[in-house]
Amino acid sequence: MSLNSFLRSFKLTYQLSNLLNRSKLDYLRPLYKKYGIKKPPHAPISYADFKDLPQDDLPFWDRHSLAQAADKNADFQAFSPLIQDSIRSWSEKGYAIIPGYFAQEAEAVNQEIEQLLAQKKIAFRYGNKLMFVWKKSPLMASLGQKPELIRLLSFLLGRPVELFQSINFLQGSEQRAHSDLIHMTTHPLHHLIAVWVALEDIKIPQGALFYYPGSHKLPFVSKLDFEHGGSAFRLGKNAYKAYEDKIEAQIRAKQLKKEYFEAKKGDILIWHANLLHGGSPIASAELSRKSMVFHYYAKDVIRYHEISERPSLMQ
Ligand SMILES: O=C(O)CCC(=O)C(=O)O
Repeated sequence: MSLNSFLRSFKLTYQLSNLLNRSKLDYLRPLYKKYGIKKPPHAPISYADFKDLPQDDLPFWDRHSLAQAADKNADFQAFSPLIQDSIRSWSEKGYAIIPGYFAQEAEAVNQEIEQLLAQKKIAFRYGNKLMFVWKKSPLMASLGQKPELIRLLSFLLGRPVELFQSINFLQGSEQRAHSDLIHMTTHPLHHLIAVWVALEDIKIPQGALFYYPGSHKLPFVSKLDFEHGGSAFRLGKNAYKAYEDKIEAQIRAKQLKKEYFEAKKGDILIWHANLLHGGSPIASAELSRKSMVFHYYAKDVIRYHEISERPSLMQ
């Protein structure tokens, strides 16, 4: 174990880092007050702190069927016919595919990423991920915050959204199935939404994105549901692997049907916070899978990382 991983296994290390970044946690103060959380914003926080609170404040389209309401909903009717078709089954499927949404912009993003890498302004982390490029690239920031896209995501989530994270990939993630709520947990639950963008044509051998339609309706799997190996002071070493194993067992037990997103350059897939998804194995090391994903939180919700119990820092 490296010194860095060793230090990161102590909750106190995160608390100290949170204290140094305390202004980025101020947004939590009124929310903790609203929900009766008796902790300072720099303290570890996890689903265990919320499990006894009412869990009924889910996004509007989790509580109502968009397909059934669509014909009478003025906001829905204001979208183009293409978008209406794409999102109509949102409540039932937990995802929406919009063909060609970023077809005009995809190549400019590829060039931007190449340039930023050459200039050493961005670097890979966690294996092959380019994290938060939107904070360094006006182009990425403008695509991720395109007003028409923000309007669509806010409609799907039933609250205004704000861009939190972007990840760019040159190759597939090969990430096992998971729900984004384990990485970006909210209270109330489900107040996160993601947009995945194909930046080239992508077939399964390149490590295509996969997902399980309807899996967003399963209960959120928190650290209370698997052996995470942590204690009051330390985080469990293999907590994330234990989580992935738990999800895999759930997929098997429920015989969930897997689908692949074989995308054309510029196609997008929007997923619900709790939709199970991941990256397929890459069939051959030289295959690229240029893509990016934007993650958005709803405004005015508590945000944290369930595995590390760290509240999300917001600018
Ligand atoms: O792009 C992928 O392969 C997976 C991305 C993902 O799982 C995520 O961003 O949550």
